[in-house]
Amino acid sequence: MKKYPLTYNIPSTSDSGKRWAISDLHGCLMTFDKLLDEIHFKTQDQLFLLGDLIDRGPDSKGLLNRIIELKESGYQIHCLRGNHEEMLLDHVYNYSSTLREYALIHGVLPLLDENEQIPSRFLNFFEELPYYFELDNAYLVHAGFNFEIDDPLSDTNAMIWTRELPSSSNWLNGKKLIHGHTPTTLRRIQQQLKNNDQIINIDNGCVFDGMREDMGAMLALNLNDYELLIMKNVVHA
Ligand SMILES: [Mn+2]
Repeated sequence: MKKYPLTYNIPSTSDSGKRWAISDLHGCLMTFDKLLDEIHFKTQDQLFLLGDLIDRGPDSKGLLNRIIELKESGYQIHCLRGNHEEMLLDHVYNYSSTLREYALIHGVLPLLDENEQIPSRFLNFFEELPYYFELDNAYLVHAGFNFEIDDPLSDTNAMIWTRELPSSSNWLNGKKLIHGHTPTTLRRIQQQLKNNDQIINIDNGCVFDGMREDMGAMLALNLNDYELLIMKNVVHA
């Protein structure tokens, strides 16, 4: 089993830079592009993508290419690992002979090259994804932390899979925990923000547009003032 990076340090932003978090993009490239316009994303800003970039939605390959291109042209984008990225890596390492079937089921066939492998451009990107970030005022993670154990940072499986979260934890030492993974109604998310909850889920199930009530938007949370920008899915998944 490969050893994946747990985290890395995020440089502080310049005074004029904003920090945003988006989660569970699931290949919704057009919605992502529109949301970037809406937040007026600039090179002095920092954008944190909290995992599940791929699978289910219309254009996972286009979304990955967009993120990689933006990073290469100097935009500060920091991506985390979601369970969907980790599942794909596990499949590449352990069941490569059925990678085509896996990709078909998950809607990411275009990610494969002519040899039915994941090109190194994408494989390297996935392998380098860390599990969490710690900022001055918040932790960012795909699913959450295991607060049942003494050292939540030792349980990477919980970071990408857990659906069991308390509303607060002393372990966070006053910081917020921003996560996704479990599609949540907009009503509930706005309530968490209004209540100034310590633990905030920003997954409104963008890819489930038209399928689940009060879901179907991609959200950008400003990590300084906790303003929420809401972008309805522009194309059905
Ligand atoms: Mn997930």
